[in-house]
Amino acid sequence: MADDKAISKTLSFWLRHKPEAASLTLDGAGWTDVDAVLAALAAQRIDCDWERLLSVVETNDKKRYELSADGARIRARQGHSIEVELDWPQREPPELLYHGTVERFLDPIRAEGLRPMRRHHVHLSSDIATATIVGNRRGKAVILTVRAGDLARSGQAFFLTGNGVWLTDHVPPDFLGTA
Ligand code: HQG
Repeated sequence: MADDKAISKTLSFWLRHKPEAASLTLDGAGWTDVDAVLAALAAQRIDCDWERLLSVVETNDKKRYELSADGARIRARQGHSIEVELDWPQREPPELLYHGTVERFLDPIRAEGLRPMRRHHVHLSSDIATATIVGNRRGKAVILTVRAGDLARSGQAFFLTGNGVWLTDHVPPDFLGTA
């Protein structure tokens, strides 16, 4: 039986990066039919019925996925490489946000700031503990502080996702410091 993590990874691949790999079609905001996802899982011989999918969505460690109110549609909350309009609300960020990265990226980050790389936005955390987990995915975390309040007052938009991740287009080097 596939474990929750394997199902979650498959969902992430389809819903963020390659829906066509499972013949799924996402709408402009990233939603697709739950029934189509269940059929695609079955086609891959991944044992996952509706209750199981619901449990994967609800217990996911980072609340990566969400279901529509009627339970008929599913999408990834963020992290897409394909084009989607996520319609997260624009919010005033706190004065400081955090970004967890690793030593080997510091030179380019100091030169050009934080860039979205393969995602749509730069992802920022509201606390150091979360940023440390993000950075540790790639080695030993180095935590950068982001003067988000100043950057917002300079006119840049920040968006807050349903699972508490702050998104913005770019953080210029002048707005970065070390924690
Ligand atoms: C780095 C995961 C060179 C950046 C996590 C990061 C998070 C630069 C990497 C979420 C750079 C991109 C996002 C520049 C940024 N030059 N490197 N100018 N600007 N970088 O994965 O923030 O599991 O796209 O520091 O937990 O690490 O997917 O972004 O190391 O919440 O739900 O380029 O993804 O969540 O890596 O992670 P990523 P991230 P999920």
